[in-house]
Amino acid sequence: MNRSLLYPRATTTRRLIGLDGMWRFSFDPESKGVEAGWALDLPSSLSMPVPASFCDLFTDKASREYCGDFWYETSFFVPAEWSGWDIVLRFGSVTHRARVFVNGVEVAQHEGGFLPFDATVTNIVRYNQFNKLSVLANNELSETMLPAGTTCTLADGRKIAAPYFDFYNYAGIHRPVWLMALPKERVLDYSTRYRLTETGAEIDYTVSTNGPHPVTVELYDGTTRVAESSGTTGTLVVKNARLWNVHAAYLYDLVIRIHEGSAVVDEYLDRIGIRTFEIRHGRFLLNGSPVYLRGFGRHEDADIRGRGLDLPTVKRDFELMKWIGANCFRTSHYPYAEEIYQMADEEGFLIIDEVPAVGFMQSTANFLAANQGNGRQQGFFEKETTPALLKNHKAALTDMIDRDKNHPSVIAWSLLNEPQCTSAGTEEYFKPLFELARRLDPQKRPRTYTVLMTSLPDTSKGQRFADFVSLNRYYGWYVLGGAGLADAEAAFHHEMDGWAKVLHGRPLIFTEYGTDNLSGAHKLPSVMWSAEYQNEYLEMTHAVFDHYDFVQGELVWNFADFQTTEGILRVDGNKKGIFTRQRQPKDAAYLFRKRWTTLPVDFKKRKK
Ligand code: BDP
Repeated sequence: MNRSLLYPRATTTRRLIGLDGMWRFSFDPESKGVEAGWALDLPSSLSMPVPASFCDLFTDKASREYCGDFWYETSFFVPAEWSGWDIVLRFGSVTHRARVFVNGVEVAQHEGGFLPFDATVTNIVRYNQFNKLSVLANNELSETMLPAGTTCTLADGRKIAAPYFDFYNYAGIHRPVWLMALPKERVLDYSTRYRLTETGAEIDYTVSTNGPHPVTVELYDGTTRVAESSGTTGTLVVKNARLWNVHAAYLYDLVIRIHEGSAVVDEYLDRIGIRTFEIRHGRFLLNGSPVYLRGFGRHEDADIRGRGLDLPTVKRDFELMKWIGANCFRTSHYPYAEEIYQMADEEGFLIIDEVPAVGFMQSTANFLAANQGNGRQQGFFEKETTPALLKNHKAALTDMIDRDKNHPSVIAWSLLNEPQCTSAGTEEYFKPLFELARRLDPQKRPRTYTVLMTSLPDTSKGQRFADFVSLNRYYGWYVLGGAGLADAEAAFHHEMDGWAKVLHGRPLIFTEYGTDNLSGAHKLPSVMWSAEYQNEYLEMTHAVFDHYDFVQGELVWNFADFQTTEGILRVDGNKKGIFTRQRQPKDAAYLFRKRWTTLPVDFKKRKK
């Protein structure tokens, strides 16, 4: 097995050609394309950019809302000098499922719209010629996949996606596509673990390859080699190591080589940061020092390109996060493009990495129906479909950890968002997932999941698995909003006093809180949806956070306004952004900037 989720890199032994650009595109509502030979020739003159969601590029509603099979097609040239190498196609993500064909031959199938996959096409490609690449994608939702939802059929026979989650079901080839030439014997994976010592740091590493030849590992600081070792497991000893830190990133170049005599058979390069992260005495410790988390839940979401990777937007987002004083974000509700983690590594941001386990409740309206704790609702983990869901969940978790485990920015794993976790099947579902995350991660990062607002300290059956508790809370918005803000505050305190009793020394953070605000809406005195109300809500909420020593982080919902399914609760999307969808500040951004740039990094470092 040559499974490898390493990020594509060109080195002395590896070649890369980017396949992004305009591809050909067609919807296939009757799923007739395979039989009709579309894998060899797509009968369509429609063009489609890659990477991008197809949805918001169209002007007609049927195309935007299209649900079912759809095709992408391009061609690629394989240089003659690549014969003798392994030729591999690598997709950053296709949402939600894909079948890949080269010259009409099926070479890969993949389910899950937010993680990479590849296809080895060595025996299929024609050298020194153009080859046809076709992708049959599908964006239907079901209760066994991540994220969860269902697919409905309209009276005219058209399918429509019905997400159980609060973000638009964007679809397409969302991340870069690469053609790679790799040596037959090669590095498949590596991992690192850090120890700080009196004189510097030690990096325990493991490398996995698909061949017998010896491996060396070197660490460079710029052009200076600072450590070296050999063998597929070993330790790099780094004297006077410069540590990776929040807003003060420092990266080293790791060079892994496979040698056959004097020849280098394979070379893989990556950038790593030396840092430790752990929880001790109810605090998050980065390199042994407390850090109070502040920042956002976010989405990969922007005008026109939808969820497609857009580097200018990524850049702007990091500039805004620096401006506002954030140091952390959660990749709600799915693993993001790898380029975003690389940027966080470079900029010194902390990431809580979330698997796409969202919508694990009966409907999106469930977060409004305060009926979860009272047993009126059927649980999500006691269904006939639950074993299939768990299998897919484990697969996605495995790929996420494999893909992201070497990023210094990644400090924790979020294994679910707001699952229905008060019913009897919760523990049986949670246990294997939490164990899997612990086993797979060489750095043993803390694990969490976000707790829905109707799951309380005494009714939430999942919380005991979490290394730190993450709450999504909306006192003053979904609960006791408007004139009831004082009552909201009292109810909030009441719940927090309950959490104090079940934390047993674990920190608690807020992974969501916030109000909708229509950009530009002002009202004195305040009403819900106005900027004034958003600020009053935030001041109340932050006062509650500051009252509790065990609250060790605040990630507001959401970084920016984002697109959702249309409906009576959403005004052309969710408006809880602190920035608009066009990445300009709302009034609340200034409130956060003042707070986050003045709170010390180690806010609440000592117990009161
Ligand atoms: C939570 C969800 C999030 C929603 C948010 C909201 O985790 O996806 O967008 O509430 O209602 O339930 O704004």
